[in-house]
Amino acid sequence: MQKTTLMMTLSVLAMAACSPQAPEPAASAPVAETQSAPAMADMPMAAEAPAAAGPITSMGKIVAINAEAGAVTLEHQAIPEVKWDAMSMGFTTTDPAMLKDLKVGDMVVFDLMSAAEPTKISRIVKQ
Ligand SMILES: [Cu+2]
Repeated sequence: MQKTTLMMTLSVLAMAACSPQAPEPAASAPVAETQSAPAMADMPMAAEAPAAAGPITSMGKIVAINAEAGAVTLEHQAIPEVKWDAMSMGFTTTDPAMLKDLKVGDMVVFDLMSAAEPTKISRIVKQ
């Protein structure tokens, strides 16, 4: 009886020992990724540069506007590129003329100059 139990135990162990072999090809995949890591490390930096260079496009609603001064207050949606939640805040435009046909309440699409100059709007158009 004990021998039979031992045999069964061993065969279960043998089967269990077989299954770890199955994931082996998958386990070698991370090794391949590690080998290509130097190339991948360059990619985030390359991707970040254009984002910081802008423009960063977003959308919002005009809550206040001073076309003469080229200033506009927008209730803008979240802008992940500059880690902003949705909020109401003031912006200046690179050219006050772009505000002449806009009014409070207008829904607009706008471009922020860059992540370095996020409160400057280089383009704003009615949606
Ligand atoms: Cu904001």
